[in-house]
Amino acid sequence: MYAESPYSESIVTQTQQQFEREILEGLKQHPKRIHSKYFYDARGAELFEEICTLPEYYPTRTEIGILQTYLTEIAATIGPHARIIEFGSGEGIKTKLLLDHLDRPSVYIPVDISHLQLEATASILRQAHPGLEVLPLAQDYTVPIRLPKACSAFNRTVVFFPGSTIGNFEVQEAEQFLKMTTTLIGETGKLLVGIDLVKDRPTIERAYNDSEGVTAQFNLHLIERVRDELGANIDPRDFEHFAFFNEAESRIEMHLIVKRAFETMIAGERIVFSEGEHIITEYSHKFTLGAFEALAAKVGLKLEQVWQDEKKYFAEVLLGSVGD
Ligand code: AVJ
Repeated sequence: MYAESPYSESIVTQTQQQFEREILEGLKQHPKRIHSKYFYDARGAELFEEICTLPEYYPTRTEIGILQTYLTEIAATIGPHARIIEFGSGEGIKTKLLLDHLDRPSVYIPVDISHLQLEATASILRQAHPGLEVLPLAQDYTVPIRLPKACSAFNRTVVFFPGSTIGNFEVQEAEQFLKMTTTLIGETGKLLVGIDLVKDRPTIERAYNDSEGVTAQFNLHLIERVRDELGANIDPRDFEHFAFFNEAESRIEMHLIVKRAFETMIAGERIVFSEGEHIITEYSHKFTLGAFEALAAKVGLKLEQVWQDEKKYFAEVLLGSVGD
């Protein structure tokens, strides 16, 4: 598939070089780190979809429930002919729900690091919504992005960021990201974001320590990628999945713990792993509405509406600029 287009091939090469560079940088830090965006190659995306169906993993099902219940109301607030920018578009159930409810949306720009998934989603959406201009952008949205120019006119811009993926950012990165979205949406635009809420510790921790071990496989898949894509002599069986709720930071932390000491060459450099050492692979922040409101206020965004499930596990939040 890549071979047909030199354009996509160059994206792939560039992405592979970035992968190698960032993996190496992360493994040279103390503590070692691997960025959570690297979970999502084709296999990782598949494992994540499996996570979403697990009984313990409440966020996806809860958010979809909120959207199904309130999207008529949400769509009315957004109004007709919107330009939608979605970050980390994933497998597309939520996208489909949003686009189906909106009144004649004009432009849809999915932004995702996973090129393959983007193209697949785009062609399905073009068929389902003939009037919609779909402009996929294969880019890492943790760095500033340049939007493709649309032909169609639109009334306002809405950034859609579901899944509590905003929780993956460190607090300062989340602030930067929100600042970037304020620029994208302008005075009249909106941000529609899904956030996972603070709740009792067992419920949160079970969601990241499922009984079938799918989350563990997902976490260990990072080691498989380093082995397979960087040709490193590294074995997932030498690592153990570990996830806990860090209450002081209000976040789930996923780590990989080294079970036995070893060293290996990665991208031309010798990396030493000692027994019991932790590699940090993901933060997943849990918010209170108050904490999220305070974060948004720092970049001039205000909470305009909030939709929640009955248990208040999850919230879909609509924000606009303070000046609006
Ligand atoms: C896709 C970032 C929302 O943090 O809950 C699921 C990823 N990690 N299980 C999350 C994830 C482990 C997920 N997000």
